[in-house]
Amino acid sequence: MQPLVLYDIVSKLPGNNWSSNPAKPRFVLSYKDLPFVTLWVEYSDIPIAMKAIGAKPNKRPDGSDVYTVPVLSDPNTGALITDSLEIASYLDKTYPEKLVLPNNSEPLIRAFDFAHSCLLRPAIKFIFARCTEILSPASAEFFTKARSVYVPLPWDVSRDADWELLEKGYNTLYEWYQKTDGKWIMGDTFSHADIIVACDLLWYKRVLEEDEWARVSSWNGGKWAQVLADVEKECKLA
Ligand SMILES: N[C@@H](CCC(=O)N[C@@H](CS)C(=O)NCC(=O)O)C(=O)O
Repeated sequence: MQPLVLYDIVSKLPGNNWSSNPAKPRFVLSYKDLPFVTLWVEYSDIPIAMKAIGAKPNKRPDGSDVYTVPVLSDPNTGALITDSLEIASYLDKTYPEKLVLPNNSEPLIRAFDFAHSCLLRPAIKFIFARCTEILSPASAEFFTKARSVYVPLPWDVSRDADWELLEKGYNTLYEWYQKTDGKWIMGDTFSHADIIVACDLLWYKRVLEEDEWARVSSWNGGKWAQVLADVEKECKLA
């Protein structure tokens, strides 16, 4: 089997990885024991690089086209897939030995993805601000322009209020977890919903200062550091 190719975003951090969306297919590929290589793209080069390989654009909320990463290329089938959820769906259909969207859960996991993002997006201005510090100047500028479409500027003016909002969001997520018997969102069944939660946590861990990550980790009895550790272990990334 030829290794699959995952397009991810380069950064100044050791080991590069930082962004939650490309982290999701990395977790899925590793969970499924599929061989893959990562190609690192500058944030500011995403449109040029993705157009060059013939990737399909994604859609902004207003319906306009935008080239995004992650993109997955599978030389074994010739498939070229844009979007983390489409990639998960493709990988489950093509390599069904271990599923991340089990028991026909894809519609509900798509709804969970949307709900999870709505829950946390209002609080992530200061995390976006921090992202600009780990990117090259050209990419930081591009990132600011691209992301301010979704989260209007300025990003670094209400840290205390944003921290409060983030904690409130995680309190709600904690309540959701309390409704299941196992350690995963779907009880004893591991799924892409857990990967979605973990990859946002990984994003904070990578881009925030150590004491800031310690603050997130301390909420809800240490739940979030535990979820990240559990998902990393399940996906053999720990
Ligand atoms: N729903 C998409 C979102 C992908 C996305 O927004 N990717 C960002 C990087 S994390 C991107 O490529 N943005 C480029 C832009 O907004 O111009 C997914 O899950 O793959």
